[in-house]
Amino acid sequence: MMVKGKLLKLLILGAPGSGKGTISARIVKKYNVVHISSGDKLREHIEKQSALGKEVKKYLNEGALVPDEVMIKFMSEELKKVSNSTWLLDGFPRTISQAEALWKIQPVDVVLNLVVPFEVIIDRISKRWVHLSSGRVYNLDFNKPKIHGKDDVTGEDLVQRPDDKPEAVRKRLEIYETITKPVISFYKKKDILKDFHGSTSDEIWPKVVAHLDTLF
Ligand code: G5P
Ligand code: MG
Repeated sequence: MMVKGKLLKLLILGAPGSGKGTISARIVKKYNVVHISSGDKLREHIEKQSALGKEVKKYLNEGALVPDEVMIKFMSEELKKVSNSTWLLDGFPRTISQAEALWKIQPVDVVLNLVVPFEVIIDRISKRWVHLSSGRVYNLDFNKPKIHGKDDVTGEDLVQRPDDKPEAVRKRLEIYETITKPVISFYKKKDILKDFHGSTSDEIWPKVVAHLDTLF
């Protein structure tokens, strides 16, 4: 989609489990943009046991960050493939070096920052189930699969992410606080970031729509 003769580049930020995947799926449906989730892409590589998949598996399982040089190289290649689309990036950048590298490759126009209390996050992550090959996410309270343990579209098995175990979740939230939060300030200084507060994705969604409707 072109806006004022330009392809918009969007970015969604938020703690692990804040609902980036959930809100992104709604944005894709409503505004027809391309969703690029770094975590989904890495999990696909792990699933197909590619060289990259083997290299990054231990980081994901432990809830640690994949090293910047690996991530920047990988995501630069992925972004080249979609340079002619309006995209929504999710999960990258997660460090200041990644944010600086992305700004050189492709400056983003709009940053959506989801702000959800940590207690809410810990509870919902423990109930998350995912369909690995599509990245579709479910939650046993919030959006249950139609058939228990099966993906709504393909009927294939759903799995729990290894990094959704309590120790890994704690580590991911700690990393978010110390390493990823400065990325918010990076975009605030550029005056392109907007915060969206809420305890549920249904509370956050109309605010995101109100903001995006002014752009699309
Ligand atoms: P990911 O894959 O980027 P995270 O940790 O940033 O992972 P995550 O866990 O995917 O983020 P999310 O996308 O923000 O969370 O949230 P979600 O999946 O939509 O929602 C979480 C759960 O809550 C789901 O079950 C959903 O159904 C439910 N839910 C949503 N809204 C509601 C609600 O209103 N109510 C209720 N009850 N439930 C709700 O990264 C994974 C790993 O990849 C590596 C790292 O190892 C990372 O840990 N990685 C990188 N490493 C370095 N640099 C990078 N740039 C990297 N990118 C990925
Ligand atoms: Mg996600």
